[in-house]
Amino acid sequence: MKLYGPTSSPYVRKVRVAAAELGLGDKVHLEVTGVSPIAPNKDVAAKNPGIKVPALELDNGQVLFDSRIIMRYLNDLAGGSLYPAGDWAMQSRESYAEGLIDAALLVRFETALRPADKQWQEWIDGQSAKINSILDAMEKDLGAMTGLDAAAITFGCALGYLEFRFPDWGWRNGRPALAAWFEGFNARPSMQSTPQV
Ligand SMILES: N[C@@H](CCC(=O)N[C@@H](CS)C(=O)NCC(=O)O)C(=O)O
Repeated sequence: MKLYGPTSSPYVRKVRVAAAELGLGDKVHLEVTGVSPIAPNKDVAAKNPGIKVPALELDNGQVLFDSRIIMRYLNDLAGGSLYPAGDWAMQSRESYAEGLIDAALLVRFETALRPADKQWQEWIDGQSAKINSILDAMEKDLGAMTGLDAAAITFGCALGYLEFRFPDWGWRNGRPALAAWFEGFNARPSMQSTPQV
């Protein structure tokens, strides 16, 4: 299977971490592919009409997206336990952690892509408030985290993305449990073998 996307993408990383944790690391080959919302990649457009990555091309040519669908597919393929049946609370945690990634990416686009004279501080502040609110929810919900599931992978990749793009965010301040949790999760071979560069 071919996984399209850059190593810097937190969505791509989620899929790579899931593949590694499911024992599918050798079957999912990363095809490093750059994307930009202002310069649509024609090769990606041929795979995914939304012109976004990750996209996973199966050996029969079928292409799957987005990251959550790909994770579910890999989990089914491996007979894994990333999505325990009926665990809606876990899936809601996965969903809000995904929201952190979404908001962080919007801040990234606003600050790194949009010309400086067009940047909108209220937009940055609004997205930043979402990120901080989600971080608080993560700190509060850690007690419900029982093991390695889709929410844990999404928490780990969301925090990893903050570390990567916003090293001065200070997300550990006032969130000691989350900081300790990330230290443990980030040491997993699946995270160490998927650095964001
Ligand atoms: N919900 C999608 C989001 C994917 C996404 O936004 N990927 C970014 C890369 S980090 C992208 O392809 N951006 C290109 C664009 O917005 O045109 C997923 O989970 O896969």
